[in-house]
Amino acid sequence: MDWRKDEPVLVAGAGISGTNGLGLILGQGYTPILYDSNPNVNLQKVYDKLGRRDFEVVLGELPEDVIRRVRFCVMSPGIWLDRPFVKQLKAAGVPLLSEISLAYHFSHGTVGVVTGTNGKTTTTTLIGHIMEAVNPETYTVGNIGRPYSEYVLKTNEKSLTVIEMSSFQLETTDDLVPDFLVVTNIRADHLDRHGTMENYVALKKKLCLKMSPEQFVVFNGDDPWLADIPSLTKARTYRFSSHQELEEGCFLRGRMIVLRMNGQEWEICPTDKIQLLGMHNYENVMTGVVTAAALGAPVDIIRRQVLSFTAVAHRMEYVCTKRGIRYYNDSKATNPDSVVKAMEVVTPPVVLIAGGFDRHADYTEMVESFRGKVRAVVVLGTTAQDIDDCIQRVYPLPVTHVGTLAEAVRAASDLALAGDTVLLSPACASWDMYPNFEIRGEEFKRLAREEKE
Ligand code: UMA
Ligand code: ADP
Repeated sequence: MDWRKDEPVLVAGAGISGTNGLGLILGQGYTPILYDSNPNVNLQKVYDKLGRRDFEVVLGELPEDVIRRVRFCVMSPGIWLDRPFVKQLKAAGVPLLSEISLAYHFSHGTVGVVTGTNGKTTTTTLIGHIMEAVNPETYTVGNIGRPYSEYVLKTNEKSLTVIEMSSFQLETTDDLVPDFLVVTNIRADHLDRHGTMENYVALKKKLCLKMSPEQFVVFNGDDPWLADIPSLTKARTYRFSSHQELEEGCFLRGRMIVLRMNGQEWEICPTDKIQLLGMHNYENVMTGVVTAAALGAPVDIIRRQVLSFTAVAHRMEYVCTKRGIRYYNDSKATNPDSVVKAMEVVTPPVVLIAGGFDRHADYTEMVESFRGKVRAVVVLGTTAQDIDDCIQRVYPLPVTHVGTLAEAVRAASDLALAGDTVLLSPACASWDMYPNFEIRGEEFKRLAREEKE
């Protein structure tokens, strides 16, 4: 990469990544050009956020002359690489780099990456929670919703940065060699964009290829997609497992979470002392434990921080109880597998609210998990009919179609009886109706709290 400042740099996308990436390079003396395909982008918001407007902005089509003028392009993760303007940039030889790669260039200290299909945010947050008790200069950034570019200039040689990375961000991240990499698990996800499972899995593993023996990788020892990691990397590898005892790593012995490292063994805590529910969350805890131990955190601190860790918002978050009906917000369940996990921990009977943006997922396994648990389903969004069709085929249940989340909460509350759980666990992204899953979850919580006592 050529980081010279004598030619402009294109920043594609005026969302969280783009505006923060732009702010970073503006401050570093580069000449950025902000580009967004949406001609109606709210530029005033961008100017207000940055507190300046001394940069060029291009909206709509990207002109040829801009492509010819720029040295490299900082890509926002939401931009698909098959977009015509991206193809034009590639054809002109303009290097594409993620906002994560951009920030990494200015980063100091220890840098770790957490990726995988599910559990990234929970695991990133837990690693942060454990490590900040050891190192006050610990930052959790990235796909978690806190852009790396916003925090990177605070880092120094002593700091620890834990970056949650999505497959979208990994696509254009080539020069980042993390000090540690965590891969939580692999399930089919985002295949509309990545095409094949092989492409998707390769993205999740790509950062381990350039790592060296003083670095380490933590991965799910029960996941067949990840079994070849030790043969792909020179880094040390540690596994976690909920199915088998490991020579080295973190695993379950009955209900006890056990850590084995460097020939020593410690009992961390029994699973019923953890304030998170479900085997998937015990796996997230094991991931956090082995990562923190490999980073040198003392076991008594790891234990204390694991015991004080609580659920992250929008992940099986308890909202309120109205007329004996419990409301749970699992808006972050943006794929069918997350709903399966929700079914493992929810108290039945359930009235489920599901549906959203269409990524052509297969709902069969999800509907199988409804058996004996779900009383009725309220569907909304682009995928409403697909989910209904799958329910009628696999495990027929009453399904109510609605147009908005307000109607969904109303309908679910009418269907539920005292003692039931109304659960928003959509199985889909929110983008057909909301800017993101957080806003969808906040609205659900507000609507649930407004239900009659
Ligand atoms: N845009 C274009 N051209 C396009 C597509 C988009 O110009 O072809 C523009 C849009 O008009 C918009 C901007 O790009 O103005 C939006 O950029 P973005 O979609 O990359 O979103 P950001 O606001 O930058 O947020 C991103 C992540 N979003 C996505 O990956 C879609 C956030 O993850 C992340 O928290 C944030 O960067 C900070 O790193 C969200 C997410 O849903 C939570 N992630 C997916 C997931 O977790 O499953 C991957
Ligand atoms: P991500 O950031 O990868 O989307 P989160 O930690 O935000 O993951 O959790 C999102 C949802 O995924 C949760 O509501 C839960 O249903 C499910 N989940 C969390 N951890 C795991 C895991 N280890 N394995 C499978 N599913 C999980």
